Amino acid sequence: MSMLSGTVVTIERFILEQERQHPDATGELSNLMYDFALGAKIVAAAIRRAGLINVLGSAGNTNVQGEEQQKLDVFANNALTNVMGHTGRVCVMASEEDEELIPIPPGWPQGKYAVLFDPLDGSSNIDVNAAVGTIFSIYRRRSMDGQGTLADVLQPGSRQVAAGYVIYGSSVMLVYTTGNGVHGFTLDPSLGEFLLSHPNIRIPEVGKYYSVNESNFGRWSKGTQRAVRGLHGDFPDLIKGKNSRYIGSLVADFHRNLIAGGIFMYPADSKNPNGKLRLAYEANPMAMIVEHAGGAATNGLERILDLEPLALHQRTPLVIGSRSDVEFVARVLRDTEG
Ligand code: P6P
Repeated sequence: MSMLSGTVVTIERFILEQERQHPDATGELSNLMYDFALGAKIVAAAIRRAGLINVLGSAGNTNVQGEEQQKLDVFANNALTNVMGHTGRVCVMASEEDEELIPIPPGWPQGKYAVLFDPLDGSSNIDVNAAVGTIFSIYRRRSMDGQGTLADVLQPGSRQVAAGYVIYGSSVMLVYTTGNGVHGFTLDPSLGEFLLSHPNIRIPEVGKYYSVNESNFGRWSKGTQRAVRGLHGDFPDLIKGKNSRYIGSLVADFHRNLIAGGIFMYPADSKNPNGKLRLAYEANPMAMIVEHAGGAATNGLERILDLEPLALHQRTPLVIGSRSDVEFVARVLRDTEG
């Protein structure tokens, strides 16, 4: 008796089935998705062990964001860099943890994809065992050959060929899109396989939750304050109030809202005039996912996927989730701030 019944679909089988629907597919992107799934399993195993082998605590140095780097950040960054760099399918990588581009190791072929990732988002939650995540974004290279360049990673989000995240929570899930629906896979640790658990995820048009760090309220613009008060339920003739849920981990807050319906906001404020989150490897991949699940993502007013990136680690305000809620925020901002 096979360990897997006929109805159980592994991520490998699912990716192959998706590839067969595109006769012109070369299989390279499919293979890259497997490679990423392997990277996710390696990180997941380390996170599961973290409490036992005292990996917790800071690595004693800081990353390009000036944030204290947790040991698992370093481990996750190295694991993904090593896996994705040795596939022959990637010409360049970029990571939240590295100021500069990450070249493909000498002697390894440079492929046709550029891969960007946030190896361990929400890492401040590691020590309190709250959900953290990995986010990735994949583009087709623009440069002709050899080592990839900044032009290969500084592309508008609308040109992504794939985007996804892994959430290391009560279970480990990988959610991704290649533009043909959004699909979720849950890791079965006894098999070491990601199994299809959430095919064709659709985000509800109107959300149950809103997620924002209210401690920044006093630093927001009047328009943002008014929009959030609407989400509180202060303007019932405009929008029904929602429940507040905020974990402080983008992947976890986003995932809950994707499945149950909701809106996540990290607005600009007087301390962070461009918001806190990064366009290239946080906002863009999440925006591709949410749009292919029927939702929306803006910087408050403009579509995230249309923004032209100017710098690798540039920040952007982010309003993302159920389409009706994102549109409500944009209306309030336009009415209040013109
Ligand atoms: P704050 C985690 O550090 C992170 O980058 C995102 O995962 C999360 O959404 C955000 O910052 C939380 O920021 O300022 O609310 O703690």
